Amino acid sequence: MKRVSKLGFSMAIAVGLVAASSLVSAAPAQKTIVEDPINDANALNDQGTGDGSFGNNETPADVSSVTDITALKMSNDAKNLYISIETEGPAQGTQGVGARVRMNPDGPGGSYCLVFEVFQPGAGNALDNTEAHLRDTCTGETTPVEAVGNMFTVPRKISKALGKGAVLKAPQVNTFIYLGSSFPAGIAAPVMDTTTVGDDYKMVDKKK
Ligand SMILES: [Ca+2]
Ligand SMILES: [Ca+2]
Ligand SMILES: [Ca+2]
Repeated sequence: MKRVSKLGFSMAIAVGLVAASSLVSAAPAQKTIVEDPINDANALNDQGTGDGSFGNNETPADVSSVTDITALKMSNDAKNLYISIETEGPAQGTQGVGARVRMNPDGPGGSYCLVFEVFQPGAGNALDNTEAHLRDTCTGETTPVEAVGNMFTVPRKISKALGKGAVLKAPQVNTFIYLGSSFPAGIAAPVMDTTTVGDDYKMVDKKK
């Protein structure tokens, strides 16, 4: 019996890997939206409540790689929006962590309509797998989406804000420690690294 379950487990991993590589290869070449220095994942920031103007604080140097943001990259095709949050180390380390991209500011003090969040399993939380969603704070809807590591594949049909010719305004990235169980029960704090606000991203759509 043990053997069978072991085989089942490794087959699940193999299928997962194939799914991951096909997702990544399906994405069009990505545009760099924000760059961020390394060695500033030290939680010396606005704790995610602001607009990124707190800046990058590289002293004291951090000990984190999985939460140390280096870049935000995006691309899209007719079907999906692809968002990659790149970090110094792989998204899934030993510590339970997460990352979010916020877009379309809706007011002062870090209020954004579109919040893409990904949560990685690890020490301090009870997740079995990577979990991700789009939380639309303006409509109040939260929709699960696929993520492999910190790369989201977001079906554009889930939100009007991702429609044809849409402009995604003022994207900004945070990373955080993620404790507890699945959203919204878990605790996303402290915020380890933040970025400045990036350029607007205009969806690439063919004209009729
Ligand atoms: Ca680092
Ligand atoms: Ca930073
Ligand atoms: Ca960084």
